[in-house]
Amino acid sequence: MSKTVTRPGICRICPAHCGVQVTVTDGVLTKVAGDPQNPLFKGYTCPKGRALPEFHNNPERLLHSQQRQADGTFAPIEVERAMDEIADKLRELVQTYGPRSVAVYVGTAVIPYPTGPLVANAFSRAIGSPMFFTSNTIDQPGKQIAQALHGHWLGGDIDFDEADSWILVGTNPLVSKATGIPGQNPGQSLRNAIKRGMKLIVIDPRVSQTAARAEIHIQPRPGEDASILAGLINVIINENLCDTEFLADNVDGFDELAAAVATFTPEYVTERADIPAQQLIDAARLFVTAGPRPGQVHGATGLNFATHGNLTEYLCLALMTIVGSWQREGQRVTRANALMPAFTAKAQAFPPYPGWGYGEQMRVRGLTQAASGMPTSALSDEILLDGDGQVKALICMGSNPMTAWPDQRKTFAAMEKLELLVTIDTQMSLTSSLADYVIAPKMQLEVPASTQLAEQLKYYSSGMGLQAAYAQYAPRLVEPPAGSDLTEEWLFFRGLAKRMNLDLHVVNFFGSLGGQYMEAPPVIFSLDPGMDVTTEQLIAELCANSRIPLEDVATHEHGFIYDVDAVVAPKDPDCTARLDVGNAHMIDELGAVRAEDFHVARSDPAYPLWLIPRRHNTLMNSNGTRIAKLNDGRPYNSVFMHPDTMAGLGLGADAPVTVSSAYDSIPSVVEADDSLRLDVVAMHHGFGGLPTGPDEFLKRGSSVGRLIDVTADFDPITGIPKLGNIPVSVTPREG
Ligand SMILES: Nc1nc2c(c(=O)[nH]1)N[C@H]1C(S)=C(S)[C@@H](COP(=O)(O)OP(=O)(O)OC[C@H]3O[C@@H](n4cnc5c(=O)[nH]c(N)nc54)[C@H](O)[C@@H]3O)O[C@H]1N2
Ligand SMILES: Nc1nc2c(c(=O)[nH]1)N[C@H]1C(S)=C(S)[C@@H](COP(=O)(O)OP(=O)(O)OC[C@H]3O[C@@H](n4cnc5c(=O)[nH]c(N)nc54)[C@H](O)[C@@H]3O)O[C@H]1N2
Ligand code: SF4
Ligand SMILES: [Mo]
Repeated sequence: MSKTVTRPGICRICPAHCGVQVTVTDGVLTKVAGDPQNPLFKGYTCPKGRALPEFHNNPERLLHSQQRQADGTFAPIEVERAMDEIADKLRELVQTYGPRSVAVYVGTAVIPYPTGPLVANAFSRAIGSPMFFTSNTIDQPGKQIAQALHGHWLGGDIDFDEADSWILVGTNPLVSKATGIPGQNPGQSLRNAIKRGMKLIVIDPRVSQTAARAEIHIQPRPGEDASILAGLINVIINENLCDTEFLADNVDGFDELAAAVATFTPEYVTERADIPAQQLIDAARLFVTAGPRPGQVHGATGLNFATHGNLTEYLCLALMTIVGSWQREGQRVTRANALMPAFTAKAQAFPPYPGWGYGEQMRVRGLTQAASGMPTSALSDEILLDGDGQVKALICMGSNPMTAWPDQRKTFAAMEKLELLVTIDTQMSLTSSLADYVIAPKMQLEVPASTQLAEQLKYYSSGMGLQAAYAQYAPRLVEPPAGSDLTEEWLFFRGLAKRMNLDLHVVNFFGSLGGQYMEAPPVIFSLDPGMDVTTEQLIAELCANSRIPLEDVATHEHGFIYDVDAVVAPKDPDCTARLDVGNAHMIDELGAVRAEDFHVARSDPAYPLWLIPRRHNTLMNSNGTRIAKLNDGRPYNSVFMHPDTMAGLGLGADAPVTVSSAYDSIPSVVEADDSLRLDVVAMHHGFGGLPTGPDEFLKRGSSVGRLIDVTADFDPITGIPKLGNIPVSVTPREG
């Protein structure tokens, strides 16, 4: 007789960390559905989470680690043996070339396994390598730079459910569930907020799912967010809508900011961004006057990909600060912790600190370690550039450089040049197909988990993380497939450390991964090579200073929202810290934006369209692109285009086209999308094959990264190149 068990669990495909019901029949994961008994999610899930059985049971899933053979094919290898060989090779490389020759790159598929990056980071430190990279610096690195230069407000964020207005810039949280509004059932949260009267303002070149619900949707040409935000600030200052008391008590740099935005008049900004003249003024007024509690201003990838990401993120913070949009003395403590340490929220600033220039120097483009982490866009060059310090070995964990890194051809050359490429991946990803070893890990419902990472994300950026003091713990819910030989991400690095006789000091803090501020000191857990530790124990150790003991959390198997009856404390009498809205570097950059001749940028007839990014509702970056239930029958990435633009170019639906930037070209097909501006096209990333392969774009799509030159238009602090706002042409494809 078959046996079916249904238990609560946590989907961790994305940072929302939805509480779900997990059904296992005869040892096989058969169903993942919303958990109506979960107090935060109340039964909510998205199609990706519901497809966890397809991910777990994917016939393409690797059940054994793989080793590349001399003829380029792969053969299974026992994971312990793979660790022996990899540890030997790393030891040799470190001895010959020094620790800097070994790099680690952590991607988004570690979200379910936060122990992985923490232990990998400890491993990098233990061998003495500074070359620890994450996808953050090709994502939203402007956030950490901006927060460093602006400082943090220790009273906390305004609750989305209490704000009278809210601004979103280049983020579509209804799909991405990531940044801007709480990612836990964002559609419902937004519906409730709008119902109670909150005024949403969205800045996006596309009528995104989120923009469609906005009171005011500013639909500008891409890349003009810094000008638009400067324009909003200018209107607010001119109309005396600032919170002068908050500014006097807590903020430096107001005069510098006011002077710098003065020339961003509504006339100038609206012409430059190509938006209706009155719209900017209306949006500025609405944000401040919608009610007594103006809310927050958040951006995400749209803004960070379009150049001037640090500045634009900084202006988002400045806009909140000039109107005093933070929790104040006597107001309730929002976002109290549960699995992170208790803290006292105070109505005061944590002062600005340097955002970059510390730690490791890259050998290319003058880049350094920064608050956002090491510049991933420069890693290919570090691998390709001969000489002292050259990277010879790369370990990729839950990441896929060949579909994610800008400049795919350069990435390919770099992967080929490495002496050792290891991926830890559940399938033969495009990058894995080039690896020397592919380490096969357990999948998320086969390992225990907590919601600590989702909570911790607030330290990585305001606008992310959990809105409530909510926590859940889930044990292992399904056994790995019979006959498999699988490890876990952290156990792989631990296995290497044991073989290399290294002590690991695991620091439970995003500082090493991007994000620099936490109220309480982080947990540091030391692991010497002789210790035996299970994943359950490691998770418990990382919760050692949590406000709510992990054992308590574990007793509420459907998750629990903990009471918080604290209010924001007054400023310490001796506190002299102030936020800064007039950082000199940012003000200079704003001046440089103002000095740009935007007419020139608009008028290159060779590349008349702008290519922007967008997220796919049922895929997570490259994850799921080959799963039929998730890819909508399209295992490729179309180029979305307004029907009028298609007509103008003589292109019909599904017409094969070439998308060209000044740097390179890729094949695609056209898909009609009337949510776009006429001069903008959009593509999903995460698709495509090797640059050497045939153009099988209808089978696996195209690499958008191939259109991007990492040495042009890159941010001098974080290194992020233009991943969006790319001038392109779209022309019919012959044959
Ligand atoms: N052109 C362009 N480029 C972009 C972007 C864009 O929008 N446009 N977006 C950028 C952004 S924001 C990001 S974050 C990066 C993403 O960059 P990456 O994180 O490097 O890319 P992903 O596609 O998320 O790679 C995830 C990999 O993990 C594997 N995987 C899936 N599940 C598991 C698991 O359970 N365990 C392990 N170990 N592996 C697993 C998948 O098979 C896949 O190979 O790309 C960036 N690059
Ligand atoms: N379903 C799903 N969820 C995901 C992911 C996924 O692949 N699928 N990926 C995850 C990852 S790694 C990340 S980083 C987050 C990203 O989360 P988001 O940043 O919210 O990503 P998008 O949903 O693409 O929203 C970006 C928006 O920016 C707009 N945009 C493009 N260019 C510009 C510009 O120049 N200015 C302005 N103002 N807007 C612009 C686009 O039209 C788009 O609507 O999502 C995460 N969640
Ligand atoms: S929103 Fe994210 S965490 Fe929730 S079910 Fe979807 S993929 Fe999973
Ligand atoms: Mo991302």
